Amino acid sequence: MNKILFLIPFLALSVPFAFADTTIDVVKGSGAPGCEMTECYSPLHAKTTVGEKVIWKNTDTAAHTVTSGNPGDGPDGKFDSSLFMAGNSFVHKFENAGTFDYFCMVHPWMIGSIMVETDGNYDDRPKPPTTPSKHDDDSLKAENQKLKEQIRDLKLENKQLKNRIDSLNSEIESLKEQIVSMSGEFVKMITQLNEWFRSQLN
Ligand SMILES: [Cu+2]
Repeated sequence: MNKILFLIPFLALSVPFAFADTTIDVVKGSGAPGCEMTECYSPLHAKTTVGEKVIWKNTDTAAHTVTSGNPGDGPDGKFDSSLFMAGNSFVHKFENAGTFDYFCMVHPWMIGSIMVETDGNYDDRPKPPTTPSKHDDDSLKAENQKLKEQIRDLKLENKQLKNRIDSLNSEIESLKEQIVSMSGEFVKMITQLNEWFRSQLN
């Protein structure tokens, strides 16, 4: 019994650690400009401790990225979710303390930062690179690339069609002019013939 009473404070202390993961929402509507007036990632400036997970939940209807760096300089390679869809999450565990800026590669007005504090007990020495299962990321990237190429092709086709329409329009214009001038000449010819017949009759 004494032992159990003795354990209670430790159990109470351990509770906050069990729920220490930080959740950040990718806010609804952030796919259109405007969220930058308040926050596109909520909270805009999150805090965590080395070794703990940070979870970004895409609560929007559009796909977004959580990419370390800033829109001006681009990705700095520290972490990158690549595109993740509505309702999906991106989880990253920070191994080093520091403040990390991040942004969305699709919507450059979307920025956020996370402050990672040191934990004396956590071993934050550099770890050998792991090879996470990047399969989904890779297939999404490939799909993204394919869509980009399709859009580029469609744009090109659109441009070619516009050019074709323009040249057809100018052809029609010149045909109209020809018809006008031809009919003018035809009238002239008839008039001349008429005059000739009259002169023959007289
Ligand atoms: Cu976005």
